[in-house]
Amino acid sequence: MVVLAKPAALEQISLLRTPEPWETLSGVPAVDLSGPDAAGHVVRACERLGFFSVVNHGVPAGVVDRLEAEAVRFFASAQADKDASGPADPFGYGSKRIGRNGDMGWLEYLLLAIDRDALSDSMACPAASSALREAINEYVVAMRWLARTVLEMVAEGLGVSPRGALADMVTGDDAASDQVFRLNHYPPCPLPLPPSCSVTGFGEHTDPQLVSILRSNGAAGLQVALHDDGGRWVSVPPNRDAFFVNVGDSLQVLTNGRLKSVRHRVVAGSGLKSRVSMIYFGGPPLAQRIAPLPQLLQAGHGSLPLYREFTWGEYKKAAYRSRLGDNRLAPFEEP
Ligand code: GA4
Repeated sequence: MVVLAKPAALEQISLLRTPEPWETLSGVPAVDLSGPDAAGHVVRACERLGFFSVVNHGVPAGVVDRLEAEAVRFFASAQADKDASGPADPFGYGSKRIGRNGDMGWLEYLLLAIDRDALSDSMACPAASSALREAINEYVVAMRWLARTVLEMVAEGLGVSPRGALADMVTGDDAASDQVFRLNHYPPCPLPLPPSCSVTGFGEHTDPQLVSILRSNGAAGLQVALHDDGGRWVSVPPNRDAFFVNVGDSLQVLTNGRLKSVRHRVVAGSGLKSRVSMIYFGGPPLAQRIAPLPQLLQAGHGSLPLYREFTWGEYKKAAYRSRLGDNRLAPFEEP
């Protein structure tokens, strides 16, 4: 973080020193879902980075394009209309404020609860047109399927049985899973920034859930921290055709730390094009117990559990009391 005088609208948003240009992550692991040994590739990417892209995913381009167009339309609507669906607590329309504990970013967003395979009825959201709601519902069905496929591959690649052991926590038939959907809009920062500085769009954090699936309009800004290189930040080259998958904290715990949740953030700059992203967060039911899977402890991936058991509800509650950048797993680590 840089301590320099900032224009008033940026006052509470941290600035990042920009090593020009940000180093780009060469070789984001790209998993071809229809290719041989996809499960092995998924597991290796989750172990190394906690992050990978998915190609040949079979999600129709129209489903993504429709949602992107509706999201752009929503964010372009009058501020007073958007504000009528806010402030986000945690759901609804939010601008600059993230969570409840003072985190700020240069973005606006819509955060929504998903019931099974559609927007929750509890999401009043007057500013969301019926076209936007329909586009979200159609998109979420595709994301549930993709999350299921990825989690089945994780189980297969790790030798966990049944194959649906992890997937059922998020997409099982009876599971009242805790799915969240987020549309983010990062406008270019129009204010003068100090030299070599970018503004924080969404501050660094890990996602608390099992998996998150991210898609963007192809604008730059996403960065990930490399586990195997002291947490060095690298930019992720945008790819309009791929989905990006993040390992979340809960999957790290279930796999006893073998798969790593990835720290990531979004930076915004004055020159960057406006970024729109759509993110599906796959969480389990609130009562779901999260603890290292016995099968993995027995399989010699470290015989001692690194984390104590908690329920997703407990973890979520703790997450909402934390700051974005906190290490939320630390209090659950076994001594
Ligand atoms: C990070 C992942 C998801 O975007 C999110 C975020 C949530 C929010 O924006 O309300 C949190 C953040 C996220 C983790 C810590 C708490 C809660 C903001 C925040 C400071 C929707 C989620 O589930 O956790």
